Amino acid sequence: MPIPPDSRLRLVQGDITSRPVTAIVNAANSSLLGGGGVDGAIHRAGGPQILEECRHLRERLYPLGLPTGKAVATTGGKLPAKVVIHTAGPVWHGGHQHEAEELASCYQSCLKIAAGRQSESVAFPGISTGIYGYPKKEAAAIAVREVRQFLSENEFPQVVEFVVFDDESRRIYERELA
Ligand code: AR6
Repeated sequence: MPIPPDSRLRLVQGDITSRPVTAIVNAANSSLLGGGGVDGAIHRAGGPQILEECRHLRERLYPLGLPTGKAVATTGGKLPAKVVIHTAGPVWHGGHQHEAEELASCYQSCLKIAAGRQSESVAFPGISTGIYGYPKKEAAAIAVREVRQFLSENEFPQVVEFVVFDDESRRIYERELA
């Protein structure tokens, strides 16, 4: 009997860079060259090897930048996670510029990469919910919906963690997962 997908979901409060999972997701940007927020934290903690691989991927595959909603994987460098999956989330413009579809696409792209590598566990931050201004409740609903859907159809990743930084985000995810 397949394991029900929600037994494969975890909610964790804290810093995603310290998660002992197979892969962590980076809320990056199209340049793939780093930034603030969780992106800055991942590059600081993981060291220069991550940026080096990002530069190569950008030159080889995305000279015009990683399209919004797509994802690419690099080493985890010095992180506990072996892999970082970088995705470019949508900037919130009020909700009528395909933000919801693009955010859903971020989750799908990351999960496909993780499944393709038979990754045991993946940790997601709240993509787009910081500097990019996506409303946290709407973003969490999309995150949970997309992950549940994917897990119901795929064996890998076996476990998905939602990693939240602040109490408000934790409460929002608790309600979504209830
Ligand atoms: N661990 C877990 N969650 C975190 C951490 C952390 N260490 N740091 C922040 N968050 P953001 P975005 C949460 O702004 O909105 C960058 O400059 C944070 O509370 O990192 O997708 C990129 O280069 C929020 O809920 O990403 C892009 O240019 C969530 O992570 C741009 O920001 C995402 O916040 C992307 O903006």
